[in-house]
Amino acid sequence: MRTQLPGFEFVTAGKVRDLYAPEGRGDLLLLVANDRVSAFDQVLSRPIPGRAALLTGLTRWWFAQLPSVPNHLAHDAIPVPAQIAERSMLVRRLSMHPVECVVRAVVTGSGYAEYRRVGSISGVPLPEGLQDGDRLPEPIFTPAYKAELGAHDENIPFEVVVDLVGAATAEALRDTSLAIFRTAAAVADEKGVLLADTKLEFGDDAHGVLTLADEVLTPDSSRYWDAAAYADGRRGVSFDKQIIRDWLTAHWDGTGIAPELPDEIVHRTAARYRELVERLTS
Ligand code: Q0Z
Repeated sequence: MRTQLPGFEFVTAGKVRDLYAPEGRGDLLLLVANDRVSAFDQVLSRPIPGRAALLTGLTRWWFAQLPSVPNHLAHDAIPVPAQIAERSMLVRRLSMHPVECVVRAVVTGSGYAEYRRVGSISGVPLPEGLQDGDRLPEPIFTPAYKAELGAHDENIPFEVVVDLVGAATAEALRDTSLAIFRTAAAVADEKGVLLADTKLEFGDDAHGVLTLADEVLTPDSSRYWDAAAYADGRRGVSFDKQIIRDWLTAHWDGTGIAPELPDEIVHRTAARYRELVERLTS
């Protein structure tokens, strides 16, 4: 159920977030996260208490760690209802670039599938013989074209980014994305967390300044793995959702609607989100 927010008009719903427009302020947007979680391409019925506030806080924290990158936060331009303050972000409305700026340090997921098919990801040629979960020689920029809600994004080569947004913006998207990733991966590494990949979104602000948007470096937009588990050969173990995935794999055949998570799984997952945020931000 969607929160009624006086003074805000509902615009659209994402998987686990809603977008609102403040009345009379066409230059602003309000992103409101809820506690629901997706796994195996479904939004599960049981919320994870505190998850939305933790992920919102993590995005704010990452913006603060990236002071040289302009971001969309509008801070307290207008008041936000107290009931949603800690799980919402008031942002400047940008002209969004229709490109998902994915950076990968590890080959896995849809990137690994593409590598197996064609030997490259988004046209970036890769060494032969990589296995699922292997580290790449260096982080690579593998842009994707934004698909409609529910569909999967389509990887596109850099030249198609140039066609979409022009050469100067394409180069800025690539270079800024790689710089953000290197900073974030180094921070995570110090905390025993491997940042396997992430997806960033950018837009132009009213002055034409390239601006980092949306949620950043959350476990929903990134793969965070425990570095110790990875070193032990346990690859692809999601820091946040593995408890849920393991339980669903053991208790569900993957058809129809996923079963309701038991309390213990909900609470252990909530603790895992707290641990990730604690590790990264301490
Ligand atoms: C983000 C999304 C969400 C559903 C549009 N600063 C911005 N300026 C213009 N547009 C956006 C942003 Cl962040 C924008 N989305 C993604 C977020 C719910 C969809 F909370 N869509």
